Amino acid sequence: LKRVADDVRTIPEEKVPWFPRKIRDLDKCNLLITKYDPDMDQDHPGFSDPEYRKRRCFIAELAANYRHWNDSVLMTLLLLSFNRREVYRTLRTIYPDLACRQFLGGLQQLERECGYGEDSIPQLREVSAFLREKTGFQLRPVAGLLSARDFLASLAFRVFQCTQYIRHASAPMHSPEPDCCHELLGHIPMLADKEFAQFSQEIGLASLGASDEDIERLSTLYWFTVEFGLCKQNGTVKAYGAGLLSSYGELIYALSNEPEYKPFNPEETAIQPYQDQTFQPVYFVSESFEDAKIKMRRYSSSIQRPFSVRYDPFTCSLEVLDQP
Ligand code: HBI
Ligand code: FE
Repeated sequence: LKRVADDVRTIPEEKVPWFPRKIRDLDKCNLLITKYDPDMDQDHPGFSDPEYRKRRCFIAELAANYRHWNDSVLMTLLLLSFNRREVYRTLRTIYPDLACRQFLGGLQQLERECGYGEDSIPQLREVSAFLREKTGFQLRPVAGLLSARDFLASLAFRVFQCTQYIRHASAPMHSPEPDCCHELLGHIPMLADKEFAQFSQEIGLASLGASDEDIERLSTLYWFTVEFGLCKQNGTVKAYGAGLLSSYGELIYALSNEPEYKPFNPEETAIQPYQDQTFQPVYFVSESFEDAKIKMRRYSSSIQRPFSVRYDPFTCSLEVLDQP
C-alpha cells in the first residue's frame, strides 16, 4: 500500500462517485429507472390493467422495504402462474440445441434441487440459498430496472438484484422490463457456474467509483455479454446471455444466419450502440468464458481510478487501496 500525501493526489477524493464498501451498503443502491414500468410506459402490456398495476405497487413496496439483514420478503410473488408455465415449456424445448453447456448444467441442477419445472414455482429464497452453495451469489429483491451504477455495484458483492413480479398474462412471451421469468430462466442457471460468477463479479468490481462514461461502457459490455452474449463450444455457437435465454424469438434469431457476429473484444464491444426495444443487429461471440474473462480483465485494468479495490469474501466488504 503506497501512501500519498494529500497535496500530491492527482484526483481529489471528492471527485470519485460514492460506492458501497460493505454488503449492507447495497441498501442504498436503490435508484430505479421507471421508463419501462407499467405505470410509466404506455406500451407496457399491463398499462391498462389496474389490477396488475396495483399488485405491482404492492410487490414494489416489499422490495423497497428490504434490508440486507432481513430476507423475509425474498419470494417469487406471482400474479398468475399459468403464463410462467407456458414460458417454461416453450423455452425448455429449444435449450438443448441453442444454450451453452454451463446453462444446461445449471438448469438441470435447478430442476433437480430447486423446484424448477413446468408446474412448480421456485421461491427466490430457495434459489438464493442454492446459488450461495454453488458460487456464493445471493439474491436481493428489486422493484424494477435499477440504474446501471447501482446494478453493477451489487455484482461486486456477488449480489444479484432480482425482480419478484411476473410479466403481464396478455404477453407471456414478451416483457419490456426484467421480470422473474427473465431472472429465473435467463440469469440464475448461469450464475450457478463458477467461471461465469467470477466474470460477473469482476464487471461489478470494475464499476465501483468509475466515471459516468466508464459506467456507460461497462454497462454496454454487460449488455453484450451477460445479457446477449454468444460463445463457441465444440465448433458451434451457443447462447449464454440471459436476454437471449429468456426470449424464445430472439434466441432463435440470434442463432440463425440473419444477425451479424463479431468476435468479443472489450474495446470495440464497449462502444457498440445497442437496442433495448427490438432484436440486436449484432452479437459478440467469445471463444470461451475463460477467454472473455481474460480480455475483460485487461480492459478493466485500463479504466483510470485513483484507487484499487479488492473484495474480502470473509467480511463481504471491500479493501480500497490508494494508488497514486
Ligand atoms: N436492473 N433490475 C435490473 N435488472 C437488470 O438486469 C438491469 C438493471 N439495471 C441496468 C441493467 N440491467 C443493465 O442494462 C446494465 O446497465 C448494467
Ligand atoms: Fe437481465
